Amino acid sequence: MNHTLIAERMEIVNCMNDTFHNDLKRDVLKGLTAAQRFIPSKYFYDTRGSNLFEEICLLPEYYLTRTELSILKDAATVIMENFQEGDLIELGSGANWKIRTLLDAAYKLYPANIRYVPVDVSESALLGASKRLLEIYPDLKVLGIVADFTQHIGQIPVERNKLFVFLGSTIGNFKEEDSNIFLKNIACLMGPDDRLLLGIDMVKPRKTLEGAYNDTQGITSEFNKNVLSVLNRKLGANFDSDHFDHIAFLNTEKERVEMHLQANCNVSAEIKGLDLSVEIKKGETIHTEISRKFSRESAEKMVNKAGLKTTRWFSDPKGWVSLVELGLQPQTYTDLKEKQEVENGK
Ligand code: AVJ
Repeated sequence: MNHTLIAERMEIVNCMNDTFHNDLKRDVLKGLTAAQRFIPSKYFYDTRGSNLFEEICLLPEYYLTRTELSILKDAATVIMENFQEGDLIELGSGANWKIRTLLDAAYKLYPANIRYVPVDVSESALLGASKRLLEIYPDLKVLGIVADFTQHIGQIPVERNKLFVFLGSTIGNFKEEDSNIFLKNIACLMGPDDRLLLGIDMVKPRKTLEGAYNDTQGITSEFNKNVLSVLNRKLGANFDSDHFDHIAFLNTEKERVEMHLQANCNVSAEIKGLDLSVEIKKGETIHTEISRKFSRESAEKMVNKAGLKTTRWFSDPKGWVSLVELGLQPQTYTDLKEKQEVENGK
């Protein structure tokens, strides 16, 4: 890990250098040799992948980003009341601008003393966004953490008041067990007055959902196929993305959109970095992403199971996207404190 002081008001901690490559090797070996082949969706986000995702956010079919942004704008003042100072921690911050709604609201309310703590796997996205924010907000400090937030949650500082922000329904990319572990890990970092703002995408008609993941400009297809170039570059593989088609569909039973890469011919590929060759038959798929869609009930169930409780629920008029404000259940706090005291030998 290394710390870099970029400017007087900005510090970067990089946790990725040591582990990411080994994780990639392990995950791809497991995924490409499984009966239903898969590649975890976190590997989409190299520089090109992050840029393609930014393009997706602007697509007419991809309602999620603009809807969530409108909810944020409406709710920002209410959310930032009582948050005069502390760490605003954004998990999976990417290059996005959503955080500005909260910062604008805070600085309008008071001369806020806020440190922005973006956590993202993409250093380029994190640096770009942070530098722009420093220019806009002369009082803002930034602590950027280049990290995989499913692994390096322990790198997040906990001393101050905390408002966690996890937007874009990225939680939907986690399987049920993984979202539970993830939310519990955050709960462990929270004090009784800390909050988590969670953006979730709601169940809606098939046409709308499938349209959002099958845009007419083919950007989502490019984004999906880009994961093959990540494997080519980082693991010395020789995938030809023309041999795969992008497919995305709603799995109604599991309430999720699935993205796959489907071989349009028999594919033989070599992954030098893994000493592995794979034969993929025409028609076979590599599963690259799940994107879970929630109802109010399924969302409440998920957060309650992790020891969190809903303090406020914001939504757009159509109920397509929700922004859920969460705090610790009182019992969780007592349990966590007792556990910590035991661990500290008190
Ligand atoms: C930002 C990860 C939540 O699942 O909708 C967009 C990623 N995938 N189009 C999503 C994505 C295809 C997006 N997340």
